[in-house]
Amino acid sequence: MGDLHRPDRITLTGVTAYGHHGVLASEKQEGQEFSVDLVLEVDLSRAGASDDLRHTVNYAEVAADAVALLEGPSQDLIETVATQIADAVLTRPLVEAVEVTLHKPHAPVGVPFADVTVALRRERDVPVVIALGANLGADPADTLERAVERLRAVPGLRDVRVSPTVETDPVGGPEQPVYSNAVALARTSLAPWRLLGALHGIEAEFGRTREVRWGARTLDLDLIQVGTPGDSSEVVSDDPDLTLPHPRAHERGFVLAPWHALEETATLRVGDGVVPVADLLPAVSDQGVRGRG
Ligand code: PH2
Ligand code: MG
Ligand code: MG
Repeated sequence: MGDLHRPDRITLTGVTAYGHHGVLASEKQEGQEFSVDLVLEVDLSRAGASDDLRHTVNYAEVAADAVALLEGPSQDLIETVATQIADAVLTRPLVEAVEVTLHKPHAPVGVPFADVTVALRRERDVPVVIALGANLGADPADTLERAVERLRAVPGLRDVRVSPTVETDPVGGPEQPVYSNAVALARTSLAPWRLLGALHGIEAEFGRTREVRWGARTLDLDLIQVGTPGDSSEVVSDDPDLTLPHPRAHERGFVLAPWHALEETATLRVGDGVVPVADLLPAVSDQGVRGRG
């Protein structure tokens, strides 16, 4: 996001609605005016170049989310409402962090006052699944280990855990050497396409050039899944540059087997359903996935 200290932002101020939040019974009954200011941290470079609304966050939709919560079920505390607004805004995958300032200018304070606010900042925090593959170079398994070290150094990616490395027969493409494959799990604040950019950067560091589809490669890093399938953190995307979940992961033993070895309870969206990875394994058991002896 350009300068580390000044991320791109979308700012929306003074979104106002009539609500019924407060500790006093009279506040719950009569209601009063609330307003909210929002600062969304969103990388604007892609939209700035494409002029495409799908590449940014529609501030009108964000404003509508905030109004729905201001007008919504009565809460005792404006802290609660501010947190609900932050959580709602963060379900938008391009929002990496949000600052919410909630104003209650007519609060029953008992003395003359101008305004009272609560302000909080929350970061996106979602699980991600990354598949690693390599079948060129002196030692593909060592390439995967070094790639995992690079993943651990990506700002905004944390708690990186990695499966055992497996050796697998090539699936598709021309005749090519055996692959080393592994799966990494992590948590991230990054928007999916920014994480993809970081993965491409690591591939390039390892000398990857993008040539033959499904051909041999020094390092392949694929984004398999972002968020938890079936809940509000899940990202489903048909963006041709980034399809989520990965459209072929459910039929690839070299992804499913190491993933399951690392996370027995893993689930993956397949079409309209959410399926345990364990249930997908029998169908790929003939694909030649071997532990390294
Ligand atoms: N990657 C491919 C195509 N085929 N086969 C195996 N066994 N492992 C891979 O990582 C792999 C593949 C395209 O990325
Ligand atoms: Mg791949
Ligand atoms: Mg790839």
